[in-house]
Amino acid sequence: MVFIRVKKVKGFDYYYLVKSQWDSKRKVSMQHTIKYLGKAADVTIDSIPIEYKNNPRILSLLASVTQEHENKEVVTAALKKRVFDALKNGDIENIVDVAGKYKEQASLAEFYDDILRPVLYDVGYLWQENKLDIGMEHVCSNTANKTIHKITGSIKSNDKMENIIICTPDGELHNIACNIIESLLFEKGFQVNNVSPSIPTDSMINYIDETKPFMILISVTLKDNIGSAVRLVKKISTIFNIPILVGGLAINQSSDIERKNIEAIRPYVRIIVNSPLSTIVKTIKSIAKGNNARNIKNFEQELVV
Ligand code: B12
Repeated sequence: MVFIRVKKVKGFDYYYLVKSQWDSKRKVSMQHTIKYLGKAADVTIDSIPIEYKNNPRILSLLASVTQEHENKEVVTAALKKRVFDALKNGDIENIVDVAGKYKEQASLAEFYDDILRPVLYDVGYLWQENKLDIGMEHVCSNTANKTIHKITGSIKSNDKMENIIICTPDGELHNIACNIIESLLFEKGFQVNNVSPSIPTDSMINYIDETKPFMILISVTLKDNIGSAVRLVKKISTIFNIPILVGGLAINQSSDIERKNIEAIRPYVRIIVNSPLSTIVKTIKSIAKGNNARNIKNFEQELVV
């Protein structure tokens, strides 16, 4: 008999295609994994090997997963609309409420990844298309930052882990991502010095010297600021032997050559492309465990997605 076995890990369901066979000698039923199917929400009929695609037991389970998936999409769309309206109205409490419910049922990282970030991308798109006034765009981004500060302020973190600097290069005024990453790292017990937005590179060097972080995160949003980010990385890495991670919209949209040029500056400089926040936090925790610049090489697989 073939069926799908569900394993729960940290609140998420993972599926395995399993065959159960009667062992007549031992008089027990033995289960053999045919295939690990992955996270339940991502499993589709294409994940199933061809010989089991018509198995009624499997089809019925997949139908229920699809239904669950569709329900999730409807709920996510409604929450995005609610958050978009609340951003426009400066209704911080409403967004904090959505974030709180998300945190209970999933995680804070997923609230940022599934709701707040896409809504802000929509804000940018509407502004670009002249469908949202610049004043309203400012209200939305100010409300977003106030909301994130409120969420971060409510997090109780007792751990005293390593100290991380998060910053933007000189000229970069976008810092919502820095505030989001700060809140998640704070939740995990790191001490975060958020220096964003834009400060002159020399001031940054003085600040690093004073605070001695174990890692520096640089967020770049504007394509025009990639050059400024490269100058910052070069300056930091000629003076300090500290892991540097570079990410952000401009990095997500950069070419392979631009990415390679940044990573070529020093072995402990890495870029992160289009990575979910949970993976970013996991990567930072892994580097913190190793806690030295050389170890960053070992995390290549997790860093470059
Ligand atoms: C809010 C906003 C503003 C606000 C910023 C306020 C603030 N305090 O941040 C204000 C109004 C000031 C602003 C100004 C401008 N903006 Co603006 N802005 C936006 C908007 C709508 C949202 C940005 C945002 O917060 N996104 C949400 C965050 C969470 O997403 P994210 O940055 O991608 O971050 C995620 C990942 O990339 C990653 N990540 C980010 N950083 C890092 C770092 C590390 C180390 C790692 C691992 C990961 C990581 O994790 C995050 C979470 O998933 C975007 C639209 C968009 N598509 O993003 C336009 C946008 C970024 N802006 C744009 C432009 C053009 C401008 C201006 C030049 C407009 C003008 N003519 O004045 C100025 C430039 C100001 C400057 N010098 O920096 C363009 C940029 C185009 C480009 N690619 O170069 C965009 C894309 C709008 C558009 N559709 O054209 N902006």
